[in-house]
Amino acid sequence: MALPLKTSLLPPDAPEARSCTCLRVRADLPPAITLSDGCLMVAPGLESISGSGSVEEWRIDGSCRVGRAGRVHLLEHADVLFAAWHQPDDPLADNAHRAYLDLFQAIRARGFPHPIRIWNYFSRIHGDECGLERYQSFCIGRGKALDELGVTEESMPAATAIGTRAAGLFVYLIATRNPGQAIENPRQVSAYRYPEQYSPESPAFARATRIETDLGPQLLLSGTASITGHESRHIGDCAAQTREILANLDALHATAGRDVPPPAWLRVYLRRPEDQPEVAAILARHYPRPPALHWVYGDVCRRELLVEIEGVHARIA
Ligand code: 3EB
Repeated sequence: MALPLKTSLLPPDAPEARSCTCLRVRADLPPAITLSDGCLMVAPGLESISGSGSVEEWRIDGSCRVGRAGRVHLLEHADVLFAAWHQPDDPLADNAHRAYLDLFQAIRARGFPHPIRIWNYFSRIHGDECGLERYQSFCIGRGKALDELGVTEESMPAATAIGTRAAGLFVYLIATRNPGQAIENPRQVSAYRYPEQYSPESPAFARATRIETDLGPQLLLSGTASITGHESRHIGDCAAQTREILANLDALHATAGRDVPPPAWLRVYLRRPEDQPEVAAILARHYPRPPALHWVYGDVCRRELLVEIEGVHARIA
């Protein structure tokens, strides 16, 4: 069944849509989750670069039910469930474990057991927790929860995991009644098969999720970095990393099917904001129809990676 789901990247001052259900992700606001009038608003501590602020919107016509299940905020539509979780992020392994247990229990209880897209944000991603880097602690907590829930790594959807400067762990997702199609990248080892050197517990996510919507197929792109095989490429060279990412994104598009439209919008995470002009020039040359762009600060999970790109291929709504 085609999902009635649309997505776009709107200017920060865009008025709230009426008589519909939506998930809005906002940058440049104090970290918070709020639920109101058919809208779940998540401000996960993202900081826009040089006034490029944008609002990410996921929209469905029709009404919804607002709900709470313990720490989980929920917005339930007939076909789609949005769920969001926010708590302190210290200790990260325990909180990631709690977040995934809470979220999966909540979406299963409502009949939407299949996440199609998940985002994870937390602070001090390279900081130490019990002798491990905090990204690894996050992977351990997530992996333990999925294990207890009986969710296989291979059945996970597209995801993002990025370090911000805001305190707290944010995990939010879009869930559906039927699964989307997980897409892997032929240029990369699946994240759940990475060798142990990156994390004692593998990252659990797909490189992309393909879904069928009223407007045709959509491809939800995970945060994508300059990795081929399992190795980081072009250490210290942001331009070359960007070109490698574009090759990865093109490979995902080819794998998902040529009936998938080009990207409608992309979010670019930069470790060093001064790299923006160079990255922008490479993106402008690459896409004949330029996608909408949101530029934000972000620490990619490996120290040597300077840039990561996520986004959505969709017909422009
Ligand atoms: C990578 O390809 C880059 O742990 O959920 C990207 C997207 C990355 C999601 C996650 C990690 C995650 O390994 C890092």
